[in-house]
Amino acid sequence: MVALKFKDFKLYSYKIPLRKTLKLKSVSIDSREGLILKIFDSDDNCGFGEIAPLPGFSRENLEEAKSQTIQICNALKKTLSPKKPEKISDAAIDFPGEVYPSVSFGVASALLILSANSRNISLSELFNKDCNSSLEVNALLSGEKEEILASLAHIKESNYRSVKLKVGSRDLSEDIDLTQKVREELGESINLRLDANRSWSLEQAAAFYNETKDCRIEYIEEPVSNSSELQLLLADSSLGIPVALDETLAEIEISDFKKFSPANVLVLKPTLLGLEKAIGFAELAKSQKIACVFSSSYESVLGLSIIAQLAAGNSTNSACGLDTLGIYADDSYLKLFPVKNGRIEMKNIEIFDKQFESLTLSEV
Ligand code: OSB
Ligand code: MG
Repeated sequence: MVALKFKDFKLYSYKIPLRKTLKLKSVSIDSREGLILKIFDSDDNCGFGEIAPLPGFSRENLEEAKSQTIQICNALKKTLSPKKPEKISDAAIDFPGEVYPSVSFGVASALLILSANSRNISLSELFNKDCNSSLEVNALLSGEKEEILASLAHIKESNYRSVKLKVGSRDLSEDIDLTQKVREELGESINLRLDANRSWSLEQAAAFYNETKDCRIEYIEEPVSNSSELQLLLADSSLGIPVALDETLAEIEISDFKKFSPANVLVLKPTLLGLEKAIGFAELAKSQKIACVFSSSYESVLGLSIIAQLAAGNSTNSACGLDTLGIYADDSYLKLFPVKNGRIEMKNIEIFDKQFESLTLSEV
């Protein structure tokens, strides 16, 4: 294995204003904050990473993630020639104690991108020579009922093939009504998936599914309030609810997955899981023929592009949850991560340098 000459790093912070307040579990945010890591080798190749714990979802906060990132990068510099990562397990970070998921994602992706750049290949190609050249994404429907219904025409015109509807924050009967209306408006050919973010009891989940059986729901992410209720729901085959795991994956070990084995889909968020665990689940899913939905935790355009390349490198064939740049007030980011006909062309987004330059950053 070739040595990686980790020469230096720079860490920057960003704070990007949102178009409107975003509700995340118990908190609301008006801007998204995070860190961008840039690392260099002695041949002037560079690698990028993004460390952006998500309030309401991540256990670590930005301060904690920042000091751990600095500690790990200083340690990597001292090692002088850590092995040059060729695959994900080579980029695993050796650090005393627990590495926060957002830091694992940021530092490991910077190491892998540096390695890819020094070989003149993309991050996706580093994972897999036969990576996807494009990816499907789902349009995201959230907010007030009227707002959602009003946005459907645009989604249809834009030729999205998959749509994700957020449920769980209204009365159950309102959610049932909205789901039926959305299906009706979308027609039969568009794929409809839902996310309840752990809002329902077992009874509510069963009642919801019963009333929306005609809506051809691909799956419901996290219908019930915790992972033990989710196990009960999955164990009851009479319910037949197609379930995707999202929040649960951050709470369990990969080896615990068998307890949730009838689950149909895994939602993989590298910022919330860490890179190793996200890829570990992706490999497990592949071996069990379960679909993976690589998804954003509202990163900047740079972090999104990294996740998209991970998804392409894992040859994912389910629509990704990466159409999230609409949360930002500045719509110029959309040009650096263009979605056309519900798809991303990889060649259009393999532009880390430009995405980096588009961000307003302060060195920390
Ligand atoms: O609930 O799946 C979620 C983003 C950040 C935190 C939680 C979630 C999300 C998304 C990402 O919904 C967008 C998507 O999945 O399409
Ligand atoms: Mg979810």
